[in-house]
Amino acid sequence: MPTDEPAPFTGGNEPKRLPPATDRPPALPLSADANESANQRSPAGAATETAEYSSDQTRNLGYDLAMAMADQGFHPVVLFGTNSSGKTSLLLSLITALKTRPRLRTGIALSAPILSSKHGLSAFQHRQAKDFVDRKVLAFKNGEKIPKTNVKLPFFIPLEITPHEKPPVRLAFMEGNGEWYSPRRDDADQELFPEFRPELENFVSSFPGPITFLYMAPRTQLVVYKEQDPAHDTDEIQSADLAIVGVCRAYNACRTNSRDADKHMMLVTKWDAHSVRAADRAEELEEDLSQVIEFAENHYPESIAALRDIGRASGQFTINAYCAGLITDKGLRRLPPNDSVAQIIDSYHDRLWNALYKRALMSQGLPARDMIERPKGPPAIVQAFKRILNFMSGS
Ligand SMILES: Nc1nc2c(ncn2[C@@H]2O[C@H](COP(=O)(O)OP(=O)(O)OP(=O)(O)O)[C@@H](O)[C@H]2O)c(=O)[nH]1
Ligand SMILES: [Mg+2]
Repeated sequence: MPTDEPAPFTGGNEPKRLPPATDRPPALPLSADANESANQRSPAGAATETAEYSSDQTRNLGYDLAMAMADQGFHPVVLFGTNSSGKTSLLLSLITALKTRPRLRTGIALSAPILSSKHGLSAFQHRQAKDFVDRKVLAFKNGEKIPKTNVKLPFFIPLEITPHEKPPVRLAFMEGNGEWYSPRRDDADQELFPEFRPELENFVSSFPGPITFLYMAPRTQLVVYKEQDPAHDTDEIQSADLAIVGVCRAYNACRTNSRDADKHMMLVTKWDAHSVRAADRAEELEEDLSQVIEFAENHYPESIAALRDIGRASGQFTINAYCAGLITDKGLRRLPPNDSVAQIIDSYHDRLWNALYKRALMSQGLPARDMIERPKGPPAIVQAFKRILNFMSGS
C-alpha cells in the first residue's frame, strides 16, 4: 500500500483558460482586513497591515498565480486540513529544519515575488510570505505559541531550495485558514461540504503541471501533553475526516490538467501524540507504517475512500505520519540536537523534504533522488530491532 515514493510524472495538458470575466467565480468582499487580527498574532509580532483590493484582483488571483508559477518553474504544494490540524506547524517545521541544521547542506531562501510587480496583489502576497519565512519561523524556533491562521486570501510561500551538489528546485507552499475546509455540520440549510474558495479553485483548475497535495489527518485536534475531554476530540476528528472528503469532491469537480501526475499525500499529523505516555519515547515516536495506517483506517475512513478515488494511478495516494515537533500548549519544546527523540523528529522533516524534492525534480523532467541523505544511526537500529522482534513473534 502506501509508500513515500513519488508518483511517476506522466506529463501535463495545456493550461485551462479561464472563462470570460462574467462567468468567473464570484469575487470576495472588498476592503478586507487581509491580515491576522491583533489578538491572534504571534508574540514576535508581525507587521499590522490592512489591504484594500478589488474584486478584479481577487477574481483572477488563482489563475494569475498558476500561470506565473508555471512560467517560473515552481512546483506547488497545497495543504488542506481543518482548524488545528497542523498545516502551519508543518510548514514552519520544514523551513526551520533547513534553516537550523547546517549538516543538511541545503540552502533555503525566499524567492522573488511570484506575481509581477504590476499585479495589485503582488506586494501584499509577498509580504505575507516574507513574514512567514522570517518572523513566524523565528517565533516557532524560539518556542513561541503558533497562532491560528486567519487570512482573507490564500497565499503561496515561494522558496528556492539549493541542496549541495544537487539540482536546485523551486517549491511554493500554500498557506490558508482551516475554516475554509470545515464541514458545516450545524447548518442544515447549507450543503455539508463547503466549495473551494474561488482563488483556490481557479488555481487548481488552471495550473498546467503536477501539483502535490498534503492532507492533514491530525492524530488529535487537542493540544498534545494536556489533559482534555476525549469525547470532544472524536467529533473534531470526524470533521477533519469529512473536510478531506469535501476537498476531494471539489478537486474532482475542477481539476483536469495533469491529474495523473498529481500526488495526494495524507499525513497523520501530531504523531507524537501517539506516544505521549510511552516508556521509551524514541522508539515509539518513530514512524511505524502499520500503526499509522491502522490509525488512519480507523479514524479517517471516508478520507481514504475519497483519496483512493481521486488518486488512482500507482503511487499517487500515500499515507504517512508527520511530527512537527514536541509542541505543548506553550510552544515548541527544545531538545539537544543529539538527543534520540530529536533525531527521530528530524527524520519526519527529512523524509517529507525528500518526497517534495523528488516531486519538484520530476515536474522538471529530472530523475528523482533524495535531497537529504539520512545518517545511519539510532533510528535505523531501532527499526531493525523492531523487525527482528516482529519476525520472532511471527507478526
Ligand atoms: N505536539 C504537537 N503539536 C502540534 C504538532 N503540529 C501542530 N501542533 C499544534 O497543534 C495546534 C494547531 O497547529 P497549527 O499548525 O496551528 O494548525 P493549522 O492547521 O495551521 O490550524 P489553523 O491555522 O487554525 O487552520 C498548535 O497548537 C500546534 O502547536 C505536532 O506535530 N506535535
Ligand atoms: Mg494555520
